[in-house]
Amino acid sequence: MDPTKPAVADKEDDDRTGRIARRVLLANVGVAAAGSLVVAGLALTGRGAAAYQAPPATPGHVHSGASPTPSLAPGKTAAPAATDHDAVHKAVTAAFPAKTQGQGLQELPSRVVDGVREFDLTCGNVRWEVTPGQFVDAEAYNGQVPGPIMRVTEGERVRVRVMNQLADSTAVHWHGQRVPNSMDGVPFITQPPIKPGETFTYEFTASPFGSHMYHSHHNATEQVGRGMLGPLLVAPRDSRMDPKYDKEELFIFNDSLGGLTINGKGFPATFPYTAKLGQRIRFRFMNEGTQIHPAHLHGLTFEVFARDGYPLPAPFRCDTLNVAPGERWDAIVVADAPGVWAFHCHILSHAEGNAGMFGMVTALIVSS
Ligand SMILES: [Cu+2]
Repeated sequence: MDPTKPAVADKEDDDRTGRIARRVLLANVGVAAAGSLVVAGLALTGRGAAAYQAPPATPGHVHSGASPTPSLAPGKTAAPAATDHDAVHKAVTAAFPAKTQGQGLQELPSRVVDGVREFDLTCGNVRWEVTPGQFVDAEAYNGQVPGPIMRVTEGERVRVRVMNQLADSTAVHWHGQRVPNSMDGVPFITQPPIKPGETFTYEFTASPFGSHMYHSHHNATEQVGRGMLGPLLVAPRDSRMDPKYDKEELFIFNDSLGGLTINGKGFPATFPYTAKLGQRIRFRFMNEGTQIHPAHLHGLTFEVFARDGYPLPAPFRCDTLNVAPGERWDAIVVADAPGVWAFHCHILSHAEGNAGMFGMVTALIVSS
């Protein structure tokens, strides 16, 4: 594989195995560990490179650690100075995408038994590496943060066996699905808690279609905050209900006990998204955290077409999309400009500080 060309799986691949795109991305990240995918991406285009060069210092722009330059004549600007502040920012950005142990959002295998699609979820403790060397005590489905991707089709009968290997009770809520009340997963309202060592089997008919989620609804601040969440993707029975796209990506915010994360990782360990020039990418935004996170993509445009799985009366365009806790938004991005485009939460304290970028920051790398 040419490490300077982020490989992209097409939609057919995604539909067939889903894992291909992730594997390709992982391969790139592996390559990046030796060099840097960003550097490789930057080499693709001068425009991208410009986006990541430190801006020249301007009057009134104070760098902490920079020595004052009182001799400057009015109207003149200082030459870029290699201050400690710049060096720290540069180092953390150069480390992107940093390699960490563990990857969430792997495709969850299923089997069809007598017309019912069956899945197994195991709730357990795991040490999760959020950024290089920073481990948290996570609670996770199948050892992944976020949990594995469950794919079903609208109208399909679904059965999920949930085994609890945590030290605490739990329950699973199917967020966005019109399930029978007894399957809604809220302890003491619709079911007893699933105690440590117990197994509970959920069964429902998948509906409505769209981008949905599953998560703990027991001690949820703690359990979801520590990682007990995942995507439940319900394909429409009639594929014409979805817009056309070449590839799909998940973008899941979480913000408490596991840190400020996108898909379970904090910058510089977040995964970059990749696309070839002209491709249409479907992003599924989800917020499993406790605060609103405005997703902001540089240089390109969101065409937002669904909220909480429901198609909008008409798509709207924006570049900053508020995603509130519990919400899902679906948007198409047409990758019509090459470069490494920053892609981050625009609550700045979730994205960049004195030590450079951190937390909810990634990039969309468009190769020509
Ligand atoms: Cu945020």
